[in-house]
Amino acid sequence: MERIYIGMGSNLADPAEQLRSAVDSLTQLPSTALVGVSAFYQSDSLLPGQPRYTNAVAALDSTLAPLELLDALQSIENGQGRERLERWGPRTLDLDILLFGDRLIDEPRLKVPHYHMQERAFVLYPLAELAPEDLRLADGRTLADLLAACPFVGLERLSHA
Ligand code: A4P
Ligand code: MG
Repeated sequence: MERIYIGMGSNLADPAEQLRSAVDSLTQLPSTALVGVSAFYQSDSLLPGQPRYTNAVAALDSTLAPLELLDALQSIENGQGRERLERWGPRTLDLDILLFGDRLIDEPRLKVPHYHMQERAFVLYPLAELAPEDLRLADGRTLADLLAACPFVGLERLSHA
């Protein structure tokens, strides 16, 4: 059993509802228990000209293999109408595997920790609601270190789903 953190994001078609529906789907995953869900946070898109995002993080305990989990997450994305028209395009639902136990994964389809999570406020602040501050990433920095280097700027914390 490994503790896994999933980053969730949406900026189309009622983003908060998309995230709630994704959480429902996470509870149905085989060999997996949903441990917690952060509050929802809104922020501007990293790409200008796109609608604002709603983001959250979910914690899972699972015995699924990493690629099995990725397949399951991609079918949840597809089931919620995700269309991959362009990389970084607006999306109804994005599910990213942020951390998978303490594994470092570098496969063509899956890189863990998820790239850039270390500097994204919309990932780190919801993650900090679920993970211990002494959680250590592969590069040796703790979650507390990352938070200290990442100001809470441009994030709006919404009340819990
Ligand atoms: N992939 C590799 N590693 C992983 C992983 N750890 N988790 C592969 C999930 N997938 C992973 O992803 C492309 C491919 O990455 C997948 O097929 C998988 O095999 P995707 O979800 O189809 O494409 P994407 O979401 O457009 O790319 P990516 O890299 O996930 O985008 P980002 O970095 O998530 O950026 N602004 C705000 N405020 N909030 C946001 O959430 N997100 C983006 C998208 C831009 N701006 C944003 C936000
Ligand atoms: Mg993604």
